[in-house]
Parts: sequence; structure tokens; C-alpha cells
Amino acid sequence: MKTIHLIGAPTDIGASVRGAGLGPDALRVAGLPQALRDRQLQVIDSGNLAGPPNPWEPPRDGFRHLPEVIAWNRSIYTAVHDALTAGQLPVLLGGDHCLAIGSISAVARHCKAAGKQLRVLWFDAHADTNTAHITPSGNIHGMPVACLLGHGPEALTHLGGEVALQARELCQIGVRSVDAGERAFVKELGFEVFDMRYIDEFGMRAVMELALAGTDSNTHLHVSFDMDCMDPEIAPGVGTAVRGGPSYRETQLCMEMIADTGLLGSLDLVELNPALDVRNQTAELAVDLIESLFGKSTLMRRAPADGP
Ligand code: B3U
Ligand code: MN
Ligand code: MN
Repeated sequence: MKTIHLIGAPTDIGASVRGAGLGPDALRVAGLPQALRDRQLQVIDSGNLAGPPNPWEPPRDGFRHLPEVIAWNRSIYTAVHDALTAGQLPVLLGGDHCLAIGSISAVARHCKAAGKQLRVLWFDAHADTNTAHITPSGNIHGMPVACLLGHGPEALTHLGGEVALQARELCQIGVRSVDAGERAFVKELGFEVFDMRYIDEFGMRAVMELALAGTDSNTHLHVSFDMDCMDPEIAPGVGTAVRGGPSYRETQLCMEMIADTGLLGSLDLVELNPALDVRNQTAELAVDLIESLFGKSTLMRRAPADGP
């Protein structure tokens, strides 16, 4: 059984609203380490990484806090890469979503060296595919997908020495807020997006079957889970809530279907904002989902052949 390595990144450096920096400790208070140990998993919690404070400045040349975002992502890259090299399963406790540039660059580098196929499942209300030219805000948590696909400042697109991802390795689920310029760019890049319309029409089970299609025992699955993916009625503790997200049950099904593959290799849990939460319920929800992602289920799973 793999050792889970919890890596805290307490910063809101790429966000539009302050508070995501409190995320790692809110997850610990909600019982994440013990919940994983209760699943008979080995857990290392190496505490929180250190990095520059948030200067809370306006954007410069289309980016807000670019030097600080680079610094944070460099240390995340190293921490996540070290964990993977040690044979551990890294769990990045964000922090805002700009930090996925560092974690996924490390995962991509590791997969290339190990000859593994990478599949990134990106759960989010937003497409996070802005660039400095099309961003409405300059906030880099709206840009990690573009950076990972090679569109952004060199220091972020080449953290691992080369561009991290190809469009076919990425799949987004739950998207319902895309900016005007971003929409055209998402189409141009051509990665798979299961937006809310698709989920409404075809159902989450069909979506997850497609999202996991083509994976095999040589696949490393990376889940990048933005807490604003979920409907804000159940996950109020996020900085940029968008109504009309997946329900509790739909999201649980996603986690359970991923757990069934046995292919999960790394996880980002980002955009939790305890300053906007109500009695830590969004952190508790995150812990609940992570337990399912690591195999907790209500009863024995029914084999598909036994199904209705
Ligand atoms: N697309 C908007 C808003 C946004 C993106 N990601 C989050 N919010 N969390 C932007 O600012 O790029
Ligand atoms: Mn995001
Ligand atoms: Mn989001």
C-alpha cells in the first residue's frame, strides 16, 4: 500500500479573494490525516511549505504576483517530485489553483521518467485557461491550464524543463464559468471538457466512463480538485463560487469511480477558503470526498454485471 504524503501550501497568491491560504490547516482540523489512517493508509504530514507572503498588489503586464507565484510553484514542484521519487502518493493541500502548475509539472516529469501514461482529471467550475492577454483579472489561479499546456511565462511553462502536458492528457469536469476570450482558447487547445450542460444531459456516470476511457494499468491518474467545482449550496467555503455545480452524490460517484480504477497517483485539493466557510463544513466535505477517493464506500461495490 502506498504512503500518502500531505504537502501543505498555505497561500492565496494566485487568487482574487484572500483566505485560501488557510486551507491546509482547515483540512487538518477537519480530520484529514486521521481519516486516511482509518482507511489503513500510511500517512506522512510534512506540514506546510514556506513561501513569499501575499503583497496584494494590482496586476503588472497581465499577471498579479508573478514572482511570488513562481516561487511557490518551484517549491511545490520540488516537494511533489521528491514525494513521487520516494514512491509516495503526494496530496497537495492548497492554497489556490495556481499551485497546480507546480504539482502537475512534477507529476508529468515523473511520468515521463517512469514511462507512465498521464491522465489529469480537472474538477472545476472554471476552465482556468486564461493567459495574460485574455485574462479579465490578472489572477494566475485563472491560468494554470494554459501554463501547463505551454502558454504562459517560461518560468511557469517550463518548471520541469519542458512543457508539462499535451491537450489529450487533460480532461475537465464541472465547468460552467468561462470568460469570453478563454472560451475561444479552450476550443483552440482542444482538450476534453465535460461542462455542466454535458453532465445534465448525459449524467455523471457516463461522463466519468468517458473521462476514464483509455486508461490502463500503466496510467498515472492525477486529480486536480478545485472545491468550487461543487455546488456552492454544499461547498460555500470557496472564493469564486458559481451556482449550478454537481451535487454531493454526483461528486461522490466521481470519487468512487476513480477509486475503483486503483490508478490514483497524485491529488491537488485547492481553493478551499475557510475565511468564507460556515463552521468548516467545506473542509469536512473535502475530507469526506477524499475518503471516497481512497476507497471508502457505503457497502460492497456491485459488479457492473449485477447492476440494474
Ligand atoms: N476566470 C476568472 C475567474 C476565475 C478563474 N478561476 C477562478 N476564478 N477560481 C479569472 O479571473 O480568470
Ligand atoms: Mn480552478
Ligand atoms: Mn474554480
